Amino acid sequence: MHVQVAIVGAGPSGSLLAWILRLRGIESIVLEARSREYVEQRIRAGVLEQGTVDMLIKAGIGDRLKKEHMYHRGVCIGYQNQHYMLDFEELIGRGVTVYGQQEITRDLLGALAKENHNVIYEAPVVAIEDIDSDRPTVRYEHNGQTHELTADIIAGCDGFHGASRKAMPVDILKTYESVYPFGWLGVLAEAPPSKEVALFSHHETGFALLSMRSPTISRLYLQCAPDEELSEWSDDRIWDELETRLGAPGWTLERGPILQKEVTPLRSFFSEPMQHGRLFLAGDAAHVVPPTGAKGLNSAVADVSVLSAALIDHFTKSDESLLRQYSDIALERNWQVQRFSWSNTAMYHIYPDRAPFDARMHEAGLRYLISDRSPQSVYAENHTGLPISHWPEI
Ligand code: FAS
Ligand code: PHB
Repeated sequence: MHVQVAIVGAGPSGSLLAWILRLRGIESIVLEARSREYVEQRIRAGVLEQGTVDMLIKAGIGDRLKKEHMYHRGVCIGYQNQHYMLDFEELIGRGVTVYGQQEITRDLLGALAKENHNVIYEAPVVAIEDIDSDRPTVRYEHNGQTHELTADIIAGCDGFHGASRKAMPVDILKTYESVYPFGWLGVLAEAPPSKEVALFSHHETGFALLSMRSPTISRLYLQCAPDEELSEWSDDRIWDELETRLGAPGWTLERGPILQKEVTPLRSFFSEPMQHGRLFLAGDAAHVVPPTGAKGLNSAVADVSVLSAALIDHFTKSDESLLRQYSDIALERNWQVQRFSWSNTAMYHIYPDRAPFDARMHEAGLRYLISDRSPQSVYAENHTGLPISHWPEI
């Protein structure tokens, strides 16, 4: 079998890329290791940059988002048991949108299914070869058999643990990594959010974040050890610790049944280049950021915007210029996103073995942010999303 584009992974990167290419009649196959149900129920990101919202609406996938999203005009910062509002709308004229990643995935996979798009689930890719040739090969397993196909282009959208990055030549690929000495204990709770925007709180016992998915569902996080034992965290203990870290005089935290809890280790990871031969990486396959800046999903969409624009030029105009620049363009924006996520992580969290001087430096940065419009405007520009340089003609 031969296709124009073989897409590895049906998360946000892969499913959005397949959908955009389909809108321009470019044929692709999506190979996904897990079942559709598994992919659709994964609870992950929740905050969307304006660019992500614009992309989904432009691609015709934004109807439910427009109806069900929540709009946040800024964020709140908790420090020394006080809450400080950063009003992005007032600072730079735009805010952020809250709409769960699992909803986006449902919308995209549902749209692809409705068009009978060729998405093969429970089909893990086990090898990607000949990426320097004009007919690279993808080998995958499905129903107990190994299958093979060739493609003009392979899009590696299979996340941090996927097979695509491993197919890049080892003498060309450079990787950068910082593994943080903490993780996030994330909970999804049937409790009305106790703030009208997300609350990022720096506290001496550790960072905490209050976010949400709807007017009745809260999404909350506690800084914890990277290998935290979840069984030691009863619902009451989670709510008590959240109340301690998020609290401020006169403010109460609404509690309710906890529907899901999980521990996520935090890392900053980057690999470059994001292309070689006929293989192009997008999203977590190329880069992972700590969720402190709400950037992972949004960076994946920004990569796909440039890559899909480049592939449309390639297949419909035989114009290779943008495709040749894809990695350089995507890298530049992603390094800025890495920096914002890394600096937020350093500012908000308590590092177990941090030098006292460094701790005071990061705390001084937090005090500067809550007291001055200049750093608040820079924070707002980054949090609401840096510009996306290239958009697909759809
Ligand atoms: P994904 O990892 O989402 O998708 C990759 C897909 O490829 C998966 O479906 C996987 O099953 C499949 N796959 C893997 N190997 C394969 C193979 N060999 N063959 C075929 N398929 C394969 N980002 C935020 O912005 N805010 C957050 O709050 C946030 N929270 C997160 C919490 C957790 C626990 C995790 C893990 C990530 C979180 N992220 C968050 C980041 C997350 O949203 C990612 O940035 C986003 O899912 C990236 O999308 P993709 O690049 O599509 O990768
Ligand atoms: C979330 O709503 O899950 C969320 C919000 C902001 C972040 C990270 C996660 O920085």
